[in-house]
Amino acid sequence: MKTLKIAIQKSGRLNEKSVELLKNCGLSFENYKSSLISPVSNFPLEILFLRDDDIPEYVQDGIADLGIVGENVICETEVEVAYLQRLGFGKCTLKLAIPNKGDIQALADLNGKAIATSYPVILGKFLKDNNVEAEIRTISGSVEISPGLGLADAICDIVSTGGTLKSNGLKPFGDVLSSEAVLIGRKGEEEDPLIQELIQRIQSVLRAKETKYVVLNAERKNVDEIKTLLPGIKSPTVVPLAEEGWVAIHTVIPEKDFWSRINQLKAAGAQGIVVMPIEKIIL
Ligand code: PRT
Ligand code: ZN
Repeated sequence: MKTLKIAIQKSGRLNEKSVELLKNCGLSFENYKSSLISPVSNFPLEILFLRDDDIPEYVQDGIADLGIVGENVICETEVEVAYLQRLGFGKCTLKLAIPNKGDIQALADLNGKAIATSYPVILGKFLKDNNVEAEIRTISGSVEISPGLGLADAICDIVSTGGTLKSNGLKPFGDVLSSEAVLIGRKGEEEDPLIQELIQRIQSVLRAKETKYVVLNAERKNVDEIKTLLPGIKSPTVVPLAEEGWVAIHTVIPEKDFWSRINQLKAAGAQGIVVMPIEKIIL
């Protein structure tokens, strides 16, 4: 039987969440930090632990069938791969940033200036699209210190909280690319049954993460109004309680909808509201 290979980051920001996602898909494997490859005992899959920069090319060249990597890395390496699923973690933005004190006001002010980045390909395209002619200085790490050292007038780097920019006297000056971790595969192999099964497992885990199982009690006369406040996957289950005229309502709803509706639910007569996590939702 065919065995798939999935490449994930060996260590770094995406490692833990990638391992957690695969484990939540019911895959059983050892997360040995020292090994490059780990077999999955209950699915025809091997996990390759790699540097994130190598993952897109490994997938493009067929050394791995699948990969989990940030979109920023995929765009920078300019590979031809299929985007199979956005994964909702590793969210960040590649931003331009400039010193707090300086004369740069508009994008056009970057003409003739030097911009330090580890993303020369993405930045080059962005500058071209915006008709800016600036010098790109490619630096592999600690890009944020280059304006302070006089190496560049601006930078283009990954930002998540903005703390690194702040502590280096820099401020964001425009977004170049939004990114999150994605599942990628080889072009043309998207319909492979094993790949499809894995995608479905991942989707069921992601769906469950955003959703809660809610149980609440209410008087039967209030059920219709409460139902309108619970936009679930299907209509809620309503079961009678031992006490005459009372019911329990069970439903599955997006967490974000729940928090905005809790006061309305209470006003409509909902009591004893219990919210529970869901492990998987298979449609
Ligand atoms: O060793 P390997 O090559 O595998 O890892 P790496 O060091 O190249 O990457 P790593 O582990 O730092 O990041 C992996 C991926 O996480 C990136 O490619 C992004 O897709 C994503 N990601 C999410 C981030 C961040 N958030 C992030 N904050 N990658 C980097 N940063 C860095 C950024 O470069 C800057 O130095 O964090 C700093 C900014 O953070 P804030 O919170 O201060 O804004
Ligand atoms: Zn890297």
